[in-house]
Amino acid sequence: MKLLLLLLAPAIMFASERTVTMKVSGNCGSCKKRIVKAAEAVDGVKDAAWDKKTKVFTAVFDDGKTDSASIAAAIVKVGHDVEASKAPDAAYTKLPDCCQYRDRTHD
Ligand SMILES: [Cu+2]
Repeated sequence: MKLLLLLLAPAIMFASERTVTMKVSGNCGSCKKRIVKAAEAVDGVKDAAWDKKTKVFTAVFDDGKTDSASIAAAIVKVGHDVEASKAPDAAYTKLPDCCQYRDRTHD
């Protein structure tokens, strides 16, 4: 019985954990920090990552606390376009020069 509980415990603990993947626009390492920071500031987000080469963003979150739309909204708010919506110009123009991904891109 004890063994059974040990086997079941992880499944119960992580039952509401989900992963979201989406494209997020950005250029450089500062973009990465900004995107990850914005996502991780959302309550319920456990882990976030962004690849500057592929522009692929992934996050692990507790779906009892948040959802992918809220995470996307947090990223858009700091100036980065996501697959489903564009960042407001007011947020975009506040980005440092090197991060202005709509006007220039660099590797
Ligand atoms: Cu940048």
